[in-house]
Amino acid sequence: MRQKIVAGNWKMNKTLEEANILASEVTGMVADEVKGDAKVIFCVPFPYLLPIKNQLGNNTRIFVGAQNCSEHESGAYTGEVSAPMLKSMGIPYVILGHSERRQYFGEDGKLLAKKVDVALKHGLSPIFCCGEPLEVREANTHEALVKKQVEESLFHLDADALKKVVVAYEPVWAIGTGKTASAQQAQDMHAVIRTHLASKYGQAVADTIIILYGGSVNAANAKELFSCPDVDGGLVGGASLKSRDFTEVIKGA
Ligand code: G2H
Repeated sequence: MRQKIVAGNWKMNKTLEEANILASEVTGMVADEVKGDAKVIFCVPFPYLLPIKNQLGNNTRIFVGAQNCSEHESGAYTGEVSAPMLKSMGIPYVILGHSERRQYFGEDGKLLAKKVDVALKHGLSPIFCCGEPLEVREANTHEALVKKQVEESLFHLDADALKKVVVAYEPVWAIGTGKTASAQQAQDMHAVIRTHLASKYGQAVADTIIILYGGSVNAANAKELFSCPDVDGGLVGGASLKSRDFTEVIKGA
């Protein structure tokens, strides 16, 4: 059985005060209402990592994650944040290759392979995002593109390193659009990703890899999506910004 994970991607939202309130409300609701053993991750803006981590204290089911890190370990890279910095703050997860980073910051598969390496080198678990834009889905080449994204950034890893990676499939046409992939579409692509991982690493390794679905996950659709055999939870944007909504999503896992 793979661990279920529900990660909230707060993106560039919330003041510090609002962030503290959101984290504290979700923490309370999870403790009071959530029965399952899904792991929860708050992927927060860099400046909030430590305050939220400190607020969580030794909570055993809720963790913090960053939304990006540099491919460099240190040096003259103004404005960047490195994997060793995240490690030094005790941050266990980092999202890498979110489609917004690919689209607005020109991140490609080769660069992401370097980021994956530096994150793993410093003991962080990457939440590696992949997913196709609308025109690729419409051209029916989405499976080939997602397989290529996975190959470019992960296939150089050995099996032990790969096992530390969480994969997140996020079809770009479903991100922040309110348009969710159907449970069947999500399951189909997750199975394609797992089969592709199995072709390189063997089925036993592929079966251990956690694959999250992202793209307009909300309280109404989470349960159906997370019930698919190859969907191990979600990477949640908009619905992670409201404590009640996010708690309901977590309950779906
Ligand atoms: C996809 C997702 C979170 P949303 O980007 O990574 O955002 O749930 O708002 O579509």
